[in-house]
Amino acid sequence: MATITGLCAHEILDSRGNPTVYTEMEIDESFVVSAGVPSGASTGANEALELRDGVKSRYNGKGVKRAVTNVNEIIKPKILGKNLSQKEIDTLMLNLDGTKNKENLGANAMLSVSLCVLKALAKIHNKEIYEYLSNGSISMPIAMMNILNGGMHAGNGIDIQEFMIVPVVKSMHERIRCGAEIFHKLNDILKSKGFATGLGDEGGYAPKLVSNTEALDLIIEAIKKAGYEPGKNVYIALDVAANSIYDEKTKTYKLDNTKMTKEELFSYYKYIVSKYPIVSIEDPFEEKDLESFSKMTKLLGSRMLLVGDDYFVTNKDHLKEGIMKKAGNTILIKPNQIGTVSEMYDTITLAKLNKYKTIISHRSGETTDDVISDIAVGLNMGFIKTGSLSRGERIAKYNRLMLIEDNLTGKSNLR
Ligand code: 2PG
Ligand code: MG
Repeated sequence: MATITGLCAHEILDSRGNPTVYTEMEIDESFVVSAGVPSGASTGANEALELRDGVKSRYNGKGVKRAVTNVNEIIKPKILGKNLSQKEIDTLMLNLDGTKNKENLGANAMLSVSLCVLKALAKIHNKEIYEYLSNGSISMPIAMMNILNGGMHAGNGIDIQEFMIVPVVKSMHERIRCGAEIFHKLNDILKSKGFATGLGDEGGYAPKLVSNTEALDLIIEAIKKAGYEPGKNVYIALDVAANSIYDEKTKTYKLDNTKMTKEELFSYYKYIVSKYPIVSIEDPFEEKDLESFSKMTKLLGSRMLLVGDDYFVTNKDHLKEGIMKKAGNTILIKPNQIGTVSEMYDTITLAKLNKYKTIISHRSGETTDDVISDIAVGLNMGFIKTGSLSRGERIAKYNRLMLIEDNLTGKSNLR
C-alpha cells in the first residue's frame, strides 16, 4: 500500500487573477502530484464553502492564506504516513472539518487534497486518471462550448450567462475542430457588424447586444458560415443561471430589459426552444423554485436536457429532493461545489441510478488543471462543459481530451 509522505499547499492565481489553492502531495518519497482548485462567480447558495481570508487590504479580501494554512497545518499532520485511500482520506478530512458546509477547513482546501489523492492513486496503479476511474467502459463526452458569454461572466448586459454550441459529430477531435471553426466564424461576423470581440471569463465573446435572441441569431449564422448545420450536427445549450436575473423582492426575472414573472419566463423558454435548435437549458429558474423546474421538466424533459446546477450543487441530498420532485433530468457536476472526490462520486452514482444525465463542469475561474477531462471520460459522464475555444485554462481541458482520444485510438506511439 502506498503512503502519503509529503503535502504542501500554495496560494496561486486563477484565470480571473484571484487567489486559489494549489496543493502538492508526495507519495512514498518517490513522486509528487498536484492539483489546482477552480472558483465560481455565479454560485448556488448551498455550495460548500470556499474559504477566503476576507482581509480587504489583500487581494480585496479574496486571499486564500487561511485555506492554505489549513492544508499545511491542520490536514497535513493528520494525513502524513496514512495509506493512500480516497475514501479514508476524504472521510478523515470530513471529520476534521466537522461541519455540513466545510466551513472550518474550506472546500477549496479539502478539494485540493482530495484531487491529489485521486491523481496519486492513478499513478501508483500505473494508469492514466481516466483509466483508473473507469469500471471497464469508457466514452468520450459531448462538449458544450460557451462561445458567447453574458450574465456574471461578462459586462455586456446580456442576461443569459452562457450560449454554448454542442457539436454532435463523430470524434472528440472533430467536435473540437467544429467548435473552434464556429468560434472563429463568430469572430468574423461580430467584426463585420462592428461589435467588440473581447472575451468574457469563459473565453467566449462578450459583445453588447440588444437581446438574448440576437445572440442566438449570431450563433446560428456562425454555425452556418462554418459549414455546419444547426439542428443537424450542431445544437445550442444555454445556462440561464437564473439566480442572477432574479429579484427576490418583486419575485420577477429581468430579461431583455423586461421584468418577467416565472410564468412569462417559462413562455419565453417555450418560444426559444420552438425557434432554435436548443437541446439543453441549465438553471432556468432561481434555485429555490423547484416547482417551476418540475413543470418545465414535465413539458420539455422528453426532448431536451434540463440541467440543475445551482439547484443541486453536486450534493446528493439536494439531488434527492430534485429526483423526488421530478425536477430536471440532468445534473451539472462541479467538484468544488461539494469539496471531496468521494462525495462527487456518490452524487454521480445517485444521478445515474435515477437516470439523470451528468455533465462535468469547469468554473468561470479556472486553473490549467485538466482533471475534469479525465473524469468526463473515465466516469462516462456523457457531457463536459468547459468553456470556449480560447484561453489557456479552457484549452487545457480540450487538449487533454484530444490526447486521451489519441491514447484510446492507438495514436500515441512514441516509437
Ligand atoms: C455555471 C458556472 C460554470 P460559475 O454557472 O455553470 O460555467 O459558472 O463557475 O461562475 O458558477
Ligand atoms: Mg450554471
